[in-house]
Amino acid sequence: MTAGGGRPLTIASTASAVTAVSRAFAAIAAGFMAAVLVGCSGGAETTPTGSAAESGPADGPAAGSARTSALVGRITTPWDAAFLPGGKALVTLRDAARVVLVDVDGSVKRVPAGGHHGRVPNVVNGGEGGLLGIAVADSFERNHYVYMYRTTSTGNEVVRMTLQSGTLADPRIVLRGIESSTHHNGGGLGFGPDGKLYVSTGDAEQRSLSQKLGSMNGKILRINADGSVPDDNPFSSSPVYSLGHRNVEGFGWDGRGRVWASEFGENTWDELNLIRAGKNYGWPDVEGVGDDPKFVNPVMTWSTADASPSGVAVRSGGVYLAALRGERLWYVPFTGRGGNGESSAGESGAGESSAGESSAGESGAGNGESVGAAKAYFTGKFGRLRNVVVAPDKSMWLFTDNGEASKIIRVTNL
Ligand SMILES: [Ca+2]
Repeated sequence: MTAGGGRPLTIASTASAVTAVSRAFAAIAAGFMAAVLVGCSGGAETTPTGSAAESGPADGPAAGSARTSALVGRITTPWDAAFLPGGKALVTLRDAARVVLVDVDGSVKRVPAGGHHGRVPNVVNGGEGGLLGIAVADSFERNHYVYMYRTTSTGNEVVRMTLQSGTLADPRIVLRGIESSTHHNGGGLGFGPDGKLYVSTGDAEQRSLSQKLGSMNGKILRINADGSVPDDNPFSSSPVYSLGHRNVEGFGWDGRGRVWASEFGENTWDELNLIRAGKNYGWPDVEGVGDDPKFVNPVMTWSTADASPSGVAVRSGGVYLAALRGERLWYVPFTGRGGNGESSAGESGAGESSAGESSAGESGAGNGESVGAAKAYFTGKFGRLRNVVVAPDKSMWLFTDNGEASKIIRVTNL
């Protein structure tokens, strides 16, 4: 995830016009993407296409001004990004177990990492495992540390490497003992505004683990950058920050320092959750909204066909979720006393959630959060969406998840 989840972005939201933007965009996107594809050469694992081609809505200012371009026109299973000082991004390739450096002009350069043929060492890819989350801290300029979440032959773990002269070296395991499986490996990684490293995991297809405090699976974990447990964690001497998760692949912070996380549902309900220290989010007892007071209900739910969310980005206006099966970018706007830090009120918003008739998502009652109706962008236009990240220039990068034909799409003015 982007460095400085701790530096809240303050982009003006243009959410009011998004539905029209989405429709207008749809009308021209197909032709545009076809043109980009013609310019791609196959074969290479990553082939930059540059960012010359751009596309915008045709029906004027009333429809907003969202624009998209294929920053990288062909790349295989990009999973996460961490932006470096200067604006380039380290991007993980899940299946190839590689890190590449993506420039704002779309050029892609391999970052050798010491393993076989320059891969990150000890990664075992397969299914949903492989090289997943990546994060750098604000201290990067001083220590050049890069943190990654990888699946190995003995489980999932967080490894720290040092980036120097364009090469990753000196792997040190920061956190180990997260069980792995073909599915439900979690993989989200990011530094919070509190300087702590947050790690999201899955239940590794052993659903009972999610309710066990002694297991790191089915959790959001919070650790110090050296892997030790912070003194102010909710459970003494435990990295567990929240529990009862099925498979959290993405999360982010709002301007008030609150954590928002996606939850990849089983057969029925995907979730957007507001994560609070020490709370239990219900899995496997509850999927979606339940009525047991010992579990925290989601702020928003979707049918798994409409969402199946992975990456999450938070801006001042609301939360974005990249949907795999739903093949769209979901946006859940903050309303009223939203997440941009403009208000001190936080607990009095109960009952204000408004899903709205036009929303495909459903707002969960009882969490006391004010969010508006969920809105969808780019439905079906780019295929499966793996991740959404906010770049330092305030554009958003979408990672598609279409095997060897995946792309990185740059979105501006959304
Ligand atoms: Ca839940």
